[in-house]
Amino acid sequence: MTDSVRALRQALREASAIVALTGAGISRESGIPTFRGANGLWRNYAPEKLATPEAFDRDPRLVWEWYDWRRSLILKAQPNPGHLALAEIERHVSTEGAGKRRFTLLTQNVDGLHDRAGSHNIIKLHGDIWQVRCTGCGRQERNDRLAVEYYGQLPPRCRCGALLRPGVVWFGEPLPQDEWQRALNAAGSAEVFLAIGTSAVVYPAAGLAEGAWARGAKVAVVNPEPTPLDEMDTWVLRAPSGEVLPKLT
Ligand code: BV8
Ligand code: ZN
Repeated sequence: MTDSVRALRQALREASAIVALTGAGISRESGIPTFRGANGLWRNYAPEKLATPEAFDRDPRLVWEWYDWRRSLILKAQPNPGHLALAEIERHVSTEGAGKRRFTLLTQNVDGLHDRAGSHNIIKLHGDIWQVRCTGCGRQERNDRLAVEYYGQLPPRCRCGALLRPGVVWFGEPLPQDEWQRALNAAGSAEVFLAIGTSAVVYPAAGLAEGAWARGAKVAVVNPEPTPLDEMDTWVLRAPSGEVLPKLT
């Protein structure tokens, strides 16, 4: 075990407030392509071009085919040791701390793998691929099947006649107010902030690490590649999250 892993493991045992921010990289070892990594493209479209209100307005069927492709990958995927390790760290903190210690999981991912891994205190910053919302009456519902099977057609329509859209935050859309406020509070009082599997280029989520660091938190980055967060870090663990996170439990 490297010195950084040993030191971070010790810091996690002592900290009263721990925040983990995860990105697409933590789901990579479950077989889900990352947003900006290799083979993240689908029919040669870059995700940033499809995850926008403009793309949905222009071609709702194409955007829904992309989301159903991602739903099909996630349905075949299992949480990996990285997801499971974060759920275990949360259990340690909540049982040992007798209420005085807190672990908050902030995720940019919409795949639901943290829920399936057993994490509880999850703040979904960019929504949930299994949620849909009506663009007309605002009705929301959850279903964990392919939309084309569940609704029988793409794009799916609400009984009010309007289009249903994925319950995720697209580029150019604001993050859900309540989740964002809770994430700011958690990051603002974190003693240890873990940035796991994120390229830290999407704002405002990427700014949470800087905010925590500015308030004196120790920042640990878990990523096989360099990220813009590296210069502020106390620890950089240059490894896949599925390998290194289990060593922290
Ligand atoms: C907002 C949900 C304001 C959908 C996502 C110009 C025009 C318009 C907007 C902007 C602009 N310039 C800046 C902006 C703001 C924009 C932004 O930041 N753009 C970036 C690209 C420059 N942000 C927004 O638009 C946000 N909203 O600003 O609203 C506003 C305010 C009020 C009123 C109106 C508007 C909304 C951003 C949310 C977009 N939605 N997802 C969906 O999933 O379909 S973002 C998308 O990117 C995913 O959520 C993804 O998680 C997220 C971040 O990417 P990462 O998770 O970091 O993934 P990535 O592929 O980049 O990196 C993976 C990393 O993992 C890599 O570093 C890799 O090395 C590493 N890795 C690989 N394998 C492993 C690993 N790590 C560990 N282990 C491994 N095994
Ligand atoms: Zn409706």
